Amino acid sequence: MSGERPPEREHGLHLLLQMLRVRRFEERCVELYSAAKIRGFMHLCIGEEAVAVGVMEALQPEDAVVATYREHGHALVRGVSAAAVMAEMYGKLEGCSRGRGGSMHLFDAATRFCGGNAIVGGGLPLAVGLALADKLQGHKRVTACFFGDGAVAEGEFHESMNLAALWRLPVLFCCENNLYAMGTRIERYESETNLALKAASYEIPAWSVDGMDVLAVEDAARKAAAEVRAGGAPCFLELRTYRFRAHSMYDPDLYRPKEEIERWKQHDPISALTAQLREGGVLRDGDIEELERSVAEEIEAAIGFAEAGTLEPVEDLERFVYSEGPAA
Ligand SMILES: Cc1ncc(C[n+]2csc(CCOP(=O)(O)OP(=O)(O)O)c2C)c(N)n1
Ligand SMILES: [Mg+2]
Repeated sequence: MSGERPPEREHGLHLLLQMLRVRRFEERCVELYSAAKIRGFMHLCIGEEAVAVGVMEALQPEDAVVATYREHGHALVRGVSAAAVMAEMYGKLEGCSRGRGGSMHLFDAATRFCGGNAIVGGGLPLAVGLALADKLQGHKRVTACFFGDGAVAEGEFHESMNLAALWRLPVLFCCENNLYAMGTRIERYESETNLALKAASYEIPAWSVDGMDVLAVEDAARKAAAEVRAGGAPCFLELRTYRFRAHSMYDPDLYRPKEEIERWKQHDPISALTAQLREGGVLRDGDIEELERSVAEEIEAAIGFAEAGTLEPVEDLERFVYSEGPAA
């Protein structure tokens, strides 16, 4: 673990709560998917929770977040309500994208959660554009852009790195390196597997971080975000992590050795932080039960909200093909 000392009790419990919210939310989504309440593609970030939770600690409300299709956790931690996310998973009008986006396209203007994105690498130029707008308008804001290791093989990655560095745009690039792009392991599609070096070659300050350690992620993200905000130039974090589940609900996951998955599970970010808080004497009897109780309550209420939601009437099918003006 990163810290020689455990975090303050309040902060430690807050980080644990956030990771538990994401983990339990997605576990319930699996059940709801099996019951055909949720349909379509669904990608889980179980195992990777420390990445979204740690990075989000470094952001301010005015900052923007751009994410991938594996973004339920990012949306929840950013502050999109569990109810709005769950209703979106159900395809209901009350969802954060009016039920039109589903699992891969969560969006919420109020929290500047500028979207999940089904296109690998598709969020990178969007983030660069948001940061360019901020720079031109003189805002001291950061755009955090999450993307997978697979995106590094896309042309958009290189174009985005180049322009962000050249124009000194305030983007915090957060590469979630979970070693696989669908069923292909990184060594089979990248000539250079140290992804921080790729960013460094564009003169972007870059660090590789243990993405299973929420305190290490938070620490690195705070430093990088401060640098981005102060300098109006990009930084890059390569967050080394691992998904415990298959790529998506349709993936039989036959390409990863079982021992490899088990080895990574020994570094479960939730168990690791729990152990650290316990060893540091920060955790009290009943704390975990209390966190679990509040998380379960939040998720059950979200499911109730989604169940009670409405499906968009078919007459509205053509709405929003063209803009109806600025959102209220
Ligand atoms: C441009 C594009 N090419 C291919 C795909 C199909 N595809 C979906 S996910 C994926 C793997 C991406 O892996 P990575 O970026 O490492 O993210 P992870 O799923 O590991 O979080 C691919 C190739 C796509 N969605 N978009
Ligand atoms: Mg990956």
